[in-house]
Amino acid sequence: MFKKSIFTQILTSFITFALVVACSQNKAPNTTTSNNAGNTSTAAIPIGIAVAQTSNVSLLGQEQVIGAKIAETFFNDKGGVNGTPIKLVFQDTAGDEQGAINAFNTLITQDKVVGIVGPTLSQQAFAADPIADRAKVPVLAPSNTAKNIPQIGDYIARVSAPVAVVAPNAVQAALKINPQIKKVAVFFAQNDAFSKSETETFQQTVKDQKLDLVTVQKFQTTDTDFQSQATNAMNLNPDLIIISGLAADGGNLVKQLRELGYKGLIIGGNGLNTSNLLPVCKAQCDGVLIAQAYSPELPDEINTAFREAYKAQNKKEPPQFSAQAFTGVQVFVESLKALDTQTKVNTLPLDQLRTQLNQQILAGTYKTPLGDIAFDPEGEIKQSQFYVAQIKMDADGTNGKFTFLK
Ligand code: 1QQ
Repeated sequence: MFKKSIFTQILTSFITFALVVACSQNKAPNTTTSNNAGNTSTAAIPIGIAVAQTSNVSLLGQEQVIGAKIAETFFNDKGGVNGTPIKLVFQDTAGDEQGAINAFNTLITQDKVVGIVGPTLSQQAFAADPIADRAKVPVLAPSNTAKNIPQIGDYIARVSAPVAVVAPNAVQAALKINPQIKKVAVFFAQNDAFSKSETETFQQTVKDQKLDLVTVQKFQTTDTDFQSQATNAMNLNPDLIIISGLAADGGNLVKQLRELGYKGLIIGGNGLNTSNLLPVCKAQCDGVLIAQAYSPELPDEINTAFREAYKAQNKKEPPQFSAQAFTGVQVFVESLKALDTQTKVNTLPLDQLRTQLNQQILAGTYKTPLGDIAFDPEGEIKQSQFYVAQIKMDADGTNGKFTFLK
C-alpha cells in the first residue's frame, strides 16, 4: 500500500483547512450547488424572520409568521429574485429582549441571511436592532411602532407606521361615535417600550382634543388582575378608556372593566390588534376600537392577491400584522430584484450585498398590501392610508371580527 509521507499529509490537511476557511468566510448566500440529478442550480436567498413564535407575545407573532410565509410562496411563484428563489429562515424571538438578541445573532452569523424582518415588539427592537446595525445587516421592522425605532441606526427601517400617526385615529373615531365624551381614563403597561410610547401619543391627543384626562393607570404586561386600577379609574366616571398594553393583559383588562360595570367606549392600542384577543375577553371584547395601518378592503392588485391567499388558508380576513410581515418580505424581494438587475446579487460577497441592499431598500417605492409605501432617509415608512376597526362579537361571545368604520 502506498503510504503518504508526513509532508504530504500535512500539506493535504493544510490545503483542506484553507479551503474550508475560505469557503466559510464571507460567503455569498446564494452559492451555486448541484442537485442529485447533477444539474447545477442556484440556492435560495436566505431572508431572516425573527418574530415571537412562542410566549404570550406569540398571540401577535403567529400572525406575522403566516403573513411572511404567504409572501415567500407568492414571490417565489412569481420567479423570486429574477429567477432565484428566496428562502425564509425563521428564528423564534419569544417575547423578551434576550430571545430577540439570540435570534438576531443566529440569523446574522450562522444562517447568513441578507436581512431580517423582525422583531415583534419595540421593547425587543431596542435591544436587538443595534446588533444588526453594527453588523451592517438591514432590518425591516414589521410591528415596531414606538417613537425612535428607525433612529436606532442606518440599517433599521420599518414597514409599521409609528403610533404617533396611527393611534390618534382611534380617538377621532370614538368622538364621532360619541361626541359627548369628556372624561378620559388612560391605562398603559409600564414595562413595555411600545406601550409607553403609545400612551404618550394617546395622552397628547386627549389634550389636543380638549378632553379631560381624569387618570393615568399603570400595569405590567405580565399582570392578570387589574381590579385596583380598574376600580380607581371607574370611581372617576370616565366616558372613554384607552388601553396601551399587549394582547393577553389588554384582553383581561377589557374583560375586568366590563365585569365591574364600565359601559363607555374602550380604545385598544396596537398591542390589542389581533383576533387572538377575542378568546381572552370573549363577549366583553364587543365594541373595542382599534386604529389600523392596514385594511383588507384596499382594492389594490397586490392586496387583493394577498387577501385571497390569506382567506383561502385561514377562512377569515387578513389582520394588520400579517399584512405588515408580508410587506417586509416584499420590500426585501423587490429591493433584491432591483439590485440584481444592476449587479448580480450572487456574485457579491455577503457584506457588500447587505450594504447595497440597505441602500436599495431606502431608495425604492413599493406597491404593497398597505398601499404605496416608501422610506425617508432615516428608514421611517411613508404611508398615507390609515383606518379604524371596531370589534363585533356574536351574542354568545365565541366568535367575533374586526369591522372597519367608514
Ligand atoms: C410595538 C408594537 C406591538 C404591540 C406590535 C406587536 O406595536 O411593540 O411597537
